[in-house]
Amino acid sequence: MQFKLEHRDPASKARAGEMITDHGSIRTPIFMPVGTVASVKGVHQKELREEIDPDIILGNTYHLYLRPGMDILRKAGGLHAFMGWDRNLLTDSGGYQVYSLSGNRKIREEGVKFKSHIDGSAHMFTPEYVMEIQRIIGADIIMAFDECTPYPCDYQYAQRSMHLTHRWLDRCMVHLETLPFPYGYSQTFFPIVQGSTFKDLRKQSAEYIAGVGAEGNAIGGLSVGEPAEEMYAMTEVVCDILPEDKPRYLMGVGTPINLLENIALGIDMFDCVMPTRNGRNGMLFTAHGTINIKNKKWESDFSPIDADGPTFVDREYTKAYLRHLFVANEYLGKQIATIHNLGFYLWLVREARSHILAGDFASWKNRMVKQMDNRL
Ligand code: PRF
Repeated sequence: MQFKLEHRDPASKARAGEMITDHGSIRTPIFMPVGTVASVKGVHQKELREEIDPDIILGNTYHLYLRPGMDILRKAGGLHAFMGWDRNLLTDSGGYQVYSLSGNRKIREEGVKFKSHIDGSAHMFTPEYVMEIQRIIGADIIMAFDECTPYPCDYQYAQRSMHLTHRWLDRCMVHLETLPFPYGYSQTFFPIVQGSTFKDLRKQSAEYIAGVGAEGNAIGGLSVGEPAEEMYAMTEVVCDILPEDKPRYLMGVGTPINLLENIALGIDMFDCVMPTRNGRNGMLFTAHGTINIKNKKWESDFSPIDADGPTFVDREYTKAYLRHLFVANEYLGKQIATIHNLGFYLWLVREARSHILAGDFASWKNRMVKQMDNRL
């Protein structure tokens, strides 16, 4: 993978860049729609490509390993071929997904034992095994196996967990060396900074991660319930240490405001279920604030969903119609809301990128943050 840093914002730490992999270009800052089980829920690949137009989407090792499973993915020729997506893919390692299983997993030095959420069967993820699985899934960017600490978390636990994540990282990297690329294109490996909400641990972890010299770096363990100000403080500490000339990925973040604030601190990549999951619950994100489309207030509002929005659903459907679909519990309501939200998130990062390139990102960001902090 290549990464070119194209421009730095003069009034913040925001950057615009471009990553180039064997599946094409990823212009940064970027938001990656989440397609956990080889599907961005409710959105066809054609709509995704033509309307939402992300350079990269995300899949989850944990889910894909359980279903459809490794045999099917190998026979299909990897996830790109299986799901009909010829642009970039990133897979998360399962470090966060098994952590979310709280009652159903045991963390040991060797790895994590867990029970499937599908049929209760017992499994074990080790750093080595997770690298093998991610080779077979075949994403362009693959992630280290880490432990995401909960919030709040005591210092002792956070410190021990961070060291475990570092030892697991070493094992991931040693094992990856022995694993060929199965499908003729290459894969890029990103390690993950942990350290909970402790500045000294975050610093230590960022130094360790920077020291392994990977082609890109990620920050985990944030947006797990801590106040936004604490998240920004950690992002700032870590971005000051991670190398300038490598992309930085903040995992599982966040609201539109979180995206802009973290871009201003030097983050290049994001993923989050918020636009898709909240969309399915009737929450719409717009440049002027959030809308709960189920609210009675929209019952006879025949204005477009988002007159300035980038996708066809924004202009072709009215708020009253979308509200009706939600009240009637129609599939189409969830689909329209998901396309709207993803379209808006991708529009937001494209706008951020063009303001960074134009040199006026910081003032645009401050205006947008104020504007988006409304309930309509
Ligand atoms: N680790 C991994 N994936 C993640 C996280 C993490 O800490 C987070 C935390 N917000 C989201 N996704 N591997």
